[in-house]
Amino acid sequence: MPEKIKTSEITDEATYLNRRNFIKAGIAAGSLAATTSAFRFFSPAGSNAPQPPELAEVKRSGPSSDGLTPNTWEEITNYNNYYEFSTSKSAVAAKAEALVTRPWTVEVGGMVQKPKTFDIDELLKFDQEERIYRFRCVEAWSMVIPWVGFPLKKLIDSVEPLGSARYVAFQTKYDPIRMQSSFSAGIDFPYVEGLRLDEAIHPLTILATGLYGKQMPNQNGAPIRLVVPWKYGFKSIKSIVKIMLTDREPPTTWNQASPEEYGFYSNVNPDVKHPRWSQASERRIGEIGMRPTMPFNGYVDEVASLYSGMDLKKYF
Ligand SMILES: Nc1nc2c(c(=O)[nH]1)N[C@H]1C(S)=C(S)[C@@H](COP(=O)(O)O)O[C@H]1N2
Ligand SMILES: [Mo]
Repeated sequence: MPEKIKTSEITDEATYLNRRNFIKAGIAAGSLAATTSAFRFFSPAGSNAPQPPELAEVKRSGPSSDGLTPNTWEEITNYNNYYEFSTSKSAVAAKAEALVTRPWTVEVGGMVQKPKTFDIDELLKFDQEERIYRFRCVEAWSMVIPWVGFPLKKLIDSVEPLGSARYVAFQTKYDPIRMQSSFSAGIDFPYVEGLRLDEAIHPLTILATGLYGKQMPNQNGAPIRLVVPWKYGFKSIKSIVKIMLTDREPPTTWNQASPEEYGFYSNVNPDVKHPRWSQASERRIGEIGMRPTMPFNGYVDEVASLYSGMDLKKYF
């Protein structure tokens, strides 16, 4: 059952996991404080790096959270793809400290009745909900991430799409002073992505504003990024400034960079290999062996109907 918890009670990831178990066991929160300090003494957090502020109120336990053990805060925030800052996954965190996330607006328009530019602080007031999702990069590694955010559908509904709208286009901020050049990164900026409208309004698709109950770290796409858990990670565009509804399939950065390697759909599919490597298995960060990759990244029951009748080898 969903419940409101003030995330200000959360001090670190160990405490967080500890508390989740208490919640599951149904033990009153009042007994937690004493337990917490002992737990922290024996399991200190791995890093003293400053963490982003906590999100005010988060509703726990969204869909698909059952049985998934999240990766650690350290793993999620130190192994990143964010080409505007670096093409080295371990270098992104430090470089992305330069990202300026206030003031920040997200323009929502195109084929809609009521176009609107939202201030980020307005979006942070949408009901924030935790969703623990598998996340699968096209490079055959994966993580489990406790995102916080809200369904993209909520934002799209609020601007009233025209009946003729079929797709949604997204754009990342490009700040040439603080980000590297397209030439250095090897892909065009601003980074752009797209979804079909039915994919965009699917209940699993969220705009994420944080993780582990805290506001989104810069390296993970502060202050707001898309998360589409049944698609390869590159569809989950970071640091969004523009969302446009359209009647045409929008261009996407990786498809433009290398169309034979990256299609528009990019649904996680163990049967369609990347031209240079297999997609049949993946390494969960923090584990040694490989796991088999699941069709639609494990979300087949929820999303397969979106693609009924489509040849997923052709529309890869
Ligand atoms: N703007 C932008 N968004 C992006 C990327 C990027 O380079 N720039 N990389 C993508 C890729 S390839 C992946 S796997 C995920 C990584 O998200 P994470 O660092 O939060 O795990 O972000 C995606 N979104
Ligand atoms: Mo990726």
